Amino acid sequence: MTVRKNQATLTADEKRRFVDALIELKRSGRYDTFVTTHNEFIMSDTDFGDRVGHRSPSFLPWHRRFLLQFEQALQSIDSSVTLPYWDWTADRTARSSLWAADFLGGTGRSRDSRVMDGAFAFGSGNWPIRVRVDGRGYLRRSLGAGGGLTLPTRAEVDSVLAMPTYDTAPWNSSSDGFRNHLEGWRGVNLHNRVHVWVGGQMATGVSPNDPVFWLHHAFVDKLWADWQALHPDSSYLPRGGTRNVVDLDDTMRPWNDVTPADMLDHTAFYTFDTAA
Ligand SMILES: [Cu+2]
Repeated sequence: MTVRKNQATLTADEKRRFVDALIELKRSGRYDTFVTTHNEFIMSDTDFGDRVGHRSPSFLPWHRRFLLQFEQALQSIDSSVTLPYWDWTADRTARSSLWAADFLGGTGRSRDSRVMDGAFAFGSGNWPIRVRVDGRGYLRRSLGAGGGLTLPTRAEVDSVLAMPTYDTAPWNSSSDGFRNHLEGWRGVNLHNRVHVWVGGQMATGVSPNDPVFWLHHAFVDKLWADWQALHPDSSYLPRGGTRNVVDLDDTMRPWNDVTPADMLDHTAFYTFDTAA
């Protein structure tokens, strides 16, 4: 059974296996197909048109399915590997062990934001950035460099978890409700702000070029599970007949064989190290 763990609790061996599986996925070319898919959805999801991966109710089930597919790819290389999550309310500085050279490596150098240490540094030769929106073929970060930008606090997360309604019309980046506040287009801004705090590729449509993408989204996914536990009488909305939006029982691109309803119960696929 797959148990997703807080990244701060991983053993040295678990970190090494996770990093090695990422590098093998990259070497084989499979990793970059995930970057391409994410970028295609970022480019096509629009507030008043068809929207599936982002700025819509299916943001959460779409990313749950995307992460599952990625985790299964890692497990095809090393069956002991699972996706860790990054609780950015707790591990909230560039000095966190997450950013050490034995795990994801640190922030970029000031001149060009190039990451200089760890397995994903350009100099390691393991991590060429091929799916890109500019000419730079090296991983970049500028952790917390956006003047005064800080990661969300636990109190901010709790204020969003307290929202009882999953999502509201017009089902986009202007919606009220839990989904859009977690995604971050409205209110205290959780998920979007973390992408910006990391900087570099993480602040672009090709954000899965940085392996922290998976740890960030695994925590966003856990927050959905935590919200479900807090609001057992609330569920995914909308339930049917909504133009341009994935209703509860509609299939989601690019898979076309999975619905939000199929994704509601994460325990069918994995559990977390703490009770959700
Ligand atoms: Cu994201």
